[in-house]
Amino acid sequence: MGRLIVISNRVSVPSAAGAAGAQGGLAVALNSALRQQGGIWFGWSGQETAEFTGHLDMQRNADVTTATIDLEPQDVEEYYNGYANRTLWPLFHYRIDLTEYDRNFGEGYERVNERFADAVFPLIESEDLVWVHDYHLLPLGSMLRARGIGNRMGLFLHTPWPPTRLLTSLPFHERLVASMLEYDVIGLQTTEWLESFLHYVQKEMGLKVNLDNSIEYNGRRVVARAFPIGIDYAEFQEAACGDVAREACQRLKASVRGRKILIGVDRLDYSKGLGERFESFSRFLADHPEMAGNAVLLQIAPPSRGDVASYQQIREDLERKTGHINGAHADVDFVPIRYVNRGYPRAELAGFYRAAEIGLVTPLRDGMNLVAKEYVAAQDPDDPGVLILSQFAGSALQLKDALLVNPHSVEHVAETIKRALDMPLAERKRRHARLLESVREQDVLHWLEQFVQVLANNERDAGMPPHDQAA
Ligand code: ADQ
Repeated sequence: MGRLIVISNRVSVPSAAGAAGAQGGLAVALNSALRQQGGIWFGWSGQETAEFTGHLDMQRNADVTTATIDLEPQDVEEYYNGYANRTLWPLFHYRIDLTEYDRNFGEGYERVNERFADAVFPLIESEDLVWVHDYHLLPLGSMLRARGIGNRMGLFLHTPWPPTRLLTSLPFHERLVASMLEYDVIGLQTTEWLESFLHYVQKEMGLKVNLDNSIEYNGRRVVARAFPIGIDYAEFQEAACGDVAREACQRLKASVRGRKILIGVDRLDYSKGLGERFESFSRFLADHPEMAGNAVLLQIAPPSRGDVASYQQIREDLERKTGHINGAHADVDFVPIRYVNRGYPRAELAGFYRAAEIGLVTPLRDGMNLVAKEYVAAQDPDDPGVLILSQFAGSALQLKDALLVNPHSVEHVAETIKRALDMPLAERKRRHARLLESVREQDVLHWLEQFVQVLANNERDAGMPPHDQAA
């Protein structure tokens, strides 16, 4: 099998101390795949430069080679803050009310994808497998094809895929999707998003979809498939059982003095349903006065995408809401919502999850949601907490033994909180055992192997010509 060329908007450079440091599961998994198979991780450095030069900063850390470029401020504004995060992100999360269509964003997006293509092109050798990640880089594959790259190329989309009727509100939607069909493999998180994608190519583009869900396009066969991403189970388990996690768990438990803990951990993003979650908790406190004073919601929400107005807005809204709810329910020695805007090392986070009787994961729309899986992995199997999970998270299709809720229904979530707190130990253990099995078996390494196997064309249909010989 050839080397792996991983391309994503940002690159997570492994620390000299080892890959497992403060990185997320995806970065850890991609780093370990790159170490095993050899290859390069290419993307934006996160730095700005006055004038784009295309200069590649090549580094080798912990046996992984990374190559990064700097972008101009205008690129960052139009491509990253603009088309990626003000157009595609809200649209792909069904928020056309927040979706902005600006011609400059579209031009910036194409320009930066061309810049990525120019910069990564010389790094790609003939046998390499090219794996592109996420909505920032949808047309990159077609731009590499235009430069003569005949290699196997795959795309994995970490977000949902929107229904056709929403997607058609995007100017030039067909051009964008057609550019995606230059990849050999298109991976989505769940069968739901896969169905939406296939619906679009059939209804809007009139393409033929085969029984195995591959798409016939310009004499080629494009494989579209669901690959649900998982967590690095082994790494997370180890972190959850270590001293740092134990201390974090004890510290949190001691601070609530016997009260029940509900935990939420999310990037501060409108897709995560934080406002609705706070309202639901408030409703629960109002409906169960006997519990008022006995349950605490710890919401950890590090700010993200702070340059985008809708993110500034959600931050303000949540601060107001927290103040309002705490004002109504707090006592001299008790505050019901602890709202914390910072990140924590993964081991500490694991300890917080373990301390909580309820994991409250209620996004309004989410490609997968790894927090739900981390919460399950961090529990004590002999006395596990209960996962309350939105039916609109991709992970709900796998984690069927969670208590599934409609996050828009404040009443439903409030009732479910009560049900979770009352759940007998035997039922908690039974549900947790099944959830744990799914989280353990479908971990990030499984996801990675599945994708790379299809990308490497170990399943190629003998009847179709390889891409570089196709018309
Ligand atoms: P995100 O929208 O970022 O990811 P999620 O899957 O929940 O959502 O992953 C968030 C990660 O960040 C988790 O590993 C979590 O532990 C970590 N995290 C969050 N808050 C933190 C904090 N305060 N301190 C430390 N770590 C924190 C996108 C898609 C998801 C998809 C993933 C992976 O939106 O749907 O599951 O990519 O494909």
